[in-house]
Amino acid sequence: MPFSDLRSFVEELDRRGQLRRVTVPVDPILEIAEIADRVSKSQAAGNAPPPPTDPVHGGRGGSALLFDNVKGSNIPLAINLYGSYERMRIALGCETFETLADRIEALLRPELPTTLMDKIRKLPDLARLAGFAPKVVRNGICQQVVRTDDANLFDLPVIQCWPGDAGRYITFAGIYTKDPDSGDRNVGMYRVQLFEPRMTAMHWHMHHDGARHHRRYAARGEKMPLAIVLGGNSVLPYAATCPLPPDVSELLLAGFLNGTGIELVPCRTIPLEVPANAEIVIEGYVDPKEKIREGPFGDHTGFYSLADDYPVFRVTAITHRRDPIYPTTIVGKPPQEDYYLGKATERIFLPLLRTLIPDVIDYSLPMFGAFHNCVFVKLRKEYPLQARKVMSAIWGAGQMAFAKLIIVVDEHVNVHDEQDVLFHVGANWDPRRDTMIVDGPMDILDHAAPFCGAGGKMGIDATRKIPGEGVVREWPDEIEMSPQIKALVDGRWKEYGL
Ligand SMILES: Cc1cc2nc3c(=O)[nH]c(=O)nc-3n(C[C@H](O)[C@H](O)[C@H](O)COP(=O)(O)O)c2cc1C
Ligand SMILES: [Mn+2]
Repeated sequence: MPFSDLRSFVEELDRRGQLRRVTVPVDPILEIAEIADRVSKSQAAGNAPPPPTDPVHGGRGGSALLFDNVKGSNIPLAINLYGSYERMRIALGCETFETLADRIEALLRPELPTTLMDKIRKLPDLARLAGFAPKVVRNGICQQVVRTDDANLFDLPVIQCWPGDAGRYITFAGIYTKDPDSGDRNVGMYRVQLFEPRMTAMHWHMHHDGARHHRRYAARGEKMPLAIVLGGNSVLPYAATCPLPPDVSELLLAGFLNGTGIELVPCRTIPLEVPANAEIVIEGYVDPKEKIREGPFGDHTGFYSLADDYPVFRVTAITHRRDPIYPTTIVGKPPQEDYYLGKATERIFLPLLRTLIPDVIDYSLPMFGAFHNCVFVKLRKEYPLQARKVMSAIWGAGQMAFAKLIIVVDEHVNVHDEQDVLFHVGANWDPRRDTMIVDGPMDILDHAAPFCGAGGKMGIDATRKIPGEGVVREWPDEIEMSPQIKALVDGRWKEYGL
């Protein structure tokens, strides 16, 4: 089972030898980031083997870290809690990501009950589905301490990640907002730059739901209530990063992953509800008329994202549990903690992607691609130019639309092995015949795109070519030893004394 709050998740990591404590004083300015970067790129704690879907990079992630003594704050700081395959699985309470994918698949393709008995048997499933919705309760540990007039963001151990960053950033929070028209809730993970004890920027990309809600408040000329939530149920940070379609509730997904609905409490100074079990909640408003120059910030692209104007958030209260832990993360050149959040999504979303594009057997977002730069796709080719159909479909599928480079390979290629994919590109690709170049929306962090948020994309068809795909000469077979000989050599391997 996933954990109901950050404290119990941290304790479980400790029990499993997945947590290291740092007790000497450390500086939140750059020092913690450098420690976390080194640890997250080192050998993973414990001896869980890397999953078969990541034979190349799976062994990294180090340990989760708990800093008891951060200079300038009396709140301990946790980082890299989700930064390995094993810790991601512990947080989501699953054996493998595939088991979650299977649960989602079952939701998507329910067997329709035919007889009355079938219907009755299905009732518990439906009840359980209803049970995943968030539940509003009266009290929560997140409000054990309520600070309004004396609330001060600089009491938190907020870190500066990279030397060129404009300042200190909250990096691992869920940003809670509501659509003023429909009342739908959204949770997104957006970075928060501190400017004053009670003022920050709010950095949501224009394609994300927080920005969409903000545009709706602006159209009404109203201030937008917003809560910054740290900690809570162990599934929450993952749900906040999940690329769900607009108006699909992250809290419902969180409830589904959690096994029961997430408990929410009403905020003290704004009309919003937040997870009852959060460590720290920052309440306040965004005035659509007020902007500030935000950034630069060392981003997951491995480059600094440039400064730009973003909305201002003004704090009305900070509430927290007694003795809270402050969770944070850094992003930068991969692999970092966010790589594992992304890999969980890659696996969990495979059935969803396949409902949109049934041709796709499997896919991978390779580490070097930092999420949007590159997607490897495997298909079972049945007709000419099918790879191009798949590329176009991916460029139309939610946040996959940002993919800058798509490489399509045949069924026998391992999309989780970069060497295998690039081997088939080298062998099967004619640059003029097998390349598709198009324009489309881009991740706003892509600094190479000619426009912010818009640019070129390339698809490479590295499948075996068949008639109907341009000029194709006789295509040779790929070398493969016969299964009988492989079995024979397997059986006799010890005998050879090798
Ligand atoms: C560590 C981390 C930091 C992120 N920072 C931002 C950010 O500053 N702004 C943003 O728009 N998205 C950021 N994201 C990505 C969003 O959280 C993610 O795309 C999410 O699906 C957006 O949800 P939404 O569509 O509900 O807004 C970040 C993701 C991670 C893992
Ligand atoms: Mn959303």
